Amino acid sequence: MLAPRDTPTRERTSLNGLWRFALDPGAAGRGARWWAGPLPGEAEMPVPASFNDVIPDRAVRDHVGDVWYQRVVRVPRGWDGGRVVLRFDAATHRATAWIDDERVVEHEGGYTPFEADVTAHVRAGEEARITVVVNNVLSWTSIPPGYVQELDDGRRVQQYFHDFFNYAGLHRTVWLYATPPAYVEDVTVTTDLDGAYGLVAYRARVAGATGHAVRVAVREDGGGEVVARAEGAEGAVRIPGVRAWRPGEGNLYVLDVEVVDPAGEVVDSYPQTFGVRTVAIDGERFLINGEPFYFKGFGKHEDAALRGRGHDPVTMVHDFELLRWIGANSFRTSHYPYDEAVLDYADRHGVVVIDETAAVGLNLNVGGGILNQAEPLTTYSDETISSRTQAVHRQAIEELVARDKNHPCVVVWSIANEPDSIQPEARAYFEPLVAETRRLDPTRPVGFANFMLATPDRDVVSDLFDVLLLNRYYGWYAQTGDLDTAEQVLEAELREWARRARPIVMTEYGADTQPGLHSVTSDPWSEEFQTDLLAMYHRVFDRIEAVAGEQIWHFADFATRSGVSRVDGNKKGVFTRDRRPKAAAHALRRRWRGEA
Ligand code: GCB
Repeated sequence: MLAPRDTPTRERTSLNGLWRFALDPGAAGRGARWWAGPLPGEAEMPVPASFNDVIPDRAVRDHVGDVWYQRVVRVPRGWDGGRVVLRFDAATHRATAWIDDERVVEHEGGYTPFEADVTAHVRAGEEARITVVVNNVLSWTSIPPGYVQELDDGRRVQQYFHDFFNYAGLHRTVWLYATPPAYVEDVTVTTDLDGAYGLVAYRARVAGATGHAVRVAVREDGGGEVVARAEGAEGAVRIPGVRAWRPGEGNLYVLDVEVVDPAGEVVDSYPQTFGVRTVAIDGERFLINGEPFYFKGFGKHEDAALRGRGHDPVTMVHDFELLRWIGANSFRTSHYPYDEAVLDYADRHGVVVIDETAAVGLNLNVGGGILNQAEPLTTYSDETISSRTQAVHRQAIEELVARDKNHPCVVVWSIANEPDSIQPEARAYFEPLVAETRRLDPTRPVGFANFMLATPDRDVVSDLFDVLLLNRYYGWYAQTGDLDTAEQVLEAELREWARRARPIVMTEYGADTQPGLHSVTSDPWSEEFQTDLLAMYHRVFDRIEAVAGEQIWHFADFATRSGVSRVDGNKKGVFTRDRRPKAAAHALRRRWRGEA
């Protein structure tokens, strides 16, 4: 799905800013047609942001159900005769939108974009009222899953199986944009390297046109000379003396796609950014452009004070600068697709990304003390994770690939985090999803982040995948505080995985750490313990060839729901929530920058 762009034939306007806002605890709005007039109440809400922490009220923070957003916008005068589109970069977890009294779009899934052609519902130069109802309920047919518990006093409590706060709302930019009636609908670019040449295969889909031609030109990003041209909606070009995209070097090109009408006039143009690079797996080596790549970085979250999961360029750029400071070269978009601006930035700066769906918590056996699980449940059953969940999961994968397929930074699709991969039913659940991911994108390896109990002797799905992404907490959730035993257990397990002859990326390992807590005996929760635990893992990784990367859990402390093992959130950050370094950050910086 193409991102909105300003081009000679297109214009976009961001609808970010303050919107009217109404919580709907009684679920009255849909029946009372709240879209048909001004929303009740006086509240306003910034977009983008999670609504939860903006209003200091527990009823808002823990609200379960619908919230409403509304604003009036004047459609630019110059858009007469154009095709007008209303687009949401994300609405968590589902939304329905109206223009004035007309329902224009509905979407399931909280982290991928959706849009509606609203040409028939607006007039250039006139006002239009946009109303959106966003629903934050997690169910057995949502990704991520959850269920709502009805308490005796009538209150509803959202239960879920993942370890981060269920932030919701309009988390990303809302756009109104215009294209010509005949327009570029989609572009796919795949690349290869042949000596000094870059090989670029492209496919453009044009809509609203008959008898129109397509032509493309490739130039270096930033307005360089045209380096290749081709005719036709599908084709291939060669770039001589190509500057390949590589880790640390975000060399980008632009494929300018033009739609030309029968009279020879260019009616639409769309600049699709891409990088020329290859990704491959060779036994236990992970190759980018044919060279072994070792992942150094973190699992992250989109998480900050007040904003929750709302996209914020200040936090984004600062986080990338901290990655640079510490010497990281990569991160995983745990546990959902991030704002596309994050991938654009990673593309430009040569940061490598493992791109993950929001399929987190498909594991009802983790629960226990960590997640406050109310009752024991079986993961795969008709009442819990079923073929209906799988259909929504498949849709989430399709939307992720559709949005991110042209980003050179993305080198692995992670289609789930810590699902139950021990029960035999896991195989029937995952096999078609892996096949679908490969069908959608044959160019990137597919993985999933494997849960600690799914050791090589118990896991039933890892052979379906190209790369082993492992999350392990030896020394923390198991052998707590005993790093000597933890080291033995970790090494024994990794040596077992290494027999599978696939690259292993440790996508989570870490320890909750209270900043400022010190201990001469390196006790759990102290800054010394976090540093020592990470150093222990690194000793083991350095002894095992098949380990192709290390991504610590977590980049920064983040919000979770309350629980007896969560003191104001998850504290496994190497940085605090306000991005100050814990002692481990300095140790990592030495390792990753080779200064140790
Ligand atoms: C995990 C999960 C992650 C949690 C982490 C923890 O295995 O993948 O979402 O936050 O453990 O800190 O417990």
